[in-house]
Amino acid sequence: MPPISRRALLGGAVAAGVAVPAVKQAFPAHEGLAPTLRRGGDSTDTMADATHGGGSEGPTFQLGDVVDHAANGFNPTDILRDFDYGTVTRLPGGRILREYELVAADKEIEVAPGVRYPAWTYNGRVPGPTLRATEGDLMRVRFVNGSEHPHTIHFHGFHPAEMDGVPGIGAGIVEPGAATTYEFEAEPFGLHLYHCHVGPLAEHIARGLYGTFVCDPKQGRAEADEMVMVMNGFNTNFDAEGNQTYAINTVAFHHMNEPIQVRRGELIRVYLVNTLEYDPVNSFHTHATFFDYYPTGTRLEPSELTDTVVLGQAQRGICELRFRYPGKFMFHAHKTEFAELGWMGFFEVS
Ligand SMILES: [Cu+2]
Repeated sequence: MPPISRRALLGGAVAAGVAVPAVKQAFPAHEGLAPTLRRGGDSTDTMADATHGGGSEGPTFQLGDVVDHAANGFNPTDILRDFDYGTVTRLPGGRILREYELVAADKEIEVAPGVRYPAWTYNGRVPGPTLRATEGDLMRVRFVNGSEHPHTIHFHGFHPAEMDGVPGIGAGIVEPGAATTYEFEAEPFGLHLYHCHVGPLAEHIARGLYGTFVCDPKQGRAEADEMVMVMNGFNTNFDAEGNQTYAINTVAFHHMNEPIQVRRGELIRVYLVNTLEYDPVNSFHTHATFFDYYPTGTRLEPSELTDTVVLGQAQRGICELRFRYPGKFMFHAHKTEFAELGWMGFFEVS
């Protein structure tokens, strides 16, 4: 009998008494695309040979071991505080119209030092741009599919059926080379997301087609140092069982090398979104401080003062915190396996 993976066990195959397949092949193999995995900087191996699910087989943190941000075309430190308010005009009657353009493109990116991944991107980055509006604004999002695969954009929020970005309704699937425009009102206020909704859905999301949609309340929120953390990961061996790297905003261990610079006592607002596929939950934990937590950001009163939240896929929430002491403080998934595979970083408080 072949060895049974932890994930297969969790999947219930063993409990149900059925044979566990060696590898669940959810989509065609990507020959030649298996990235090189560097362990401790000395040996190389292909991710395809690595045993999934184990904390010892993924990338290992080494200070100063970084990815090529220029080749990626984005740096997670920039993504953190990058909000796209669109091109703003006023409609007759005074209502604000925000226009955006999102272009899907296939692009290889380095998701951990030495680990390259054939991503599908919105505007050449993963996560896609953080779209931001105020409740009641009209959103007009032109979507151009420059990828070799069919895609859509599905927004979370209120909108008509034909703007839902799913196959078979409205514009439906947007084929390579085609384009469409999604138009809807920004509501409700809160923290939302968008993602491709073409099948196989898990792969279209996991490849990188997702982003954050912040809808501010009309009365605004208190002044703060605001940042977006999209908790994601990459299934670099394409077995659809867990992931081999984990991060916020894509690059494993990034904020170990580039701590997030913040000020002591200043209000910090983290827009936290979980887009992780192939794992049932993700989590966020802060050291040496607690945060007010606003699930989905749709209420102005926090639900909890805590230092740890657990989120399922597409769950998100706003975390408001302040650091009482100067110094370097870790933040990471309190799903320890994820932390060890890249989902950890530092705040540096001055
Ligand atoms: Cu897609």
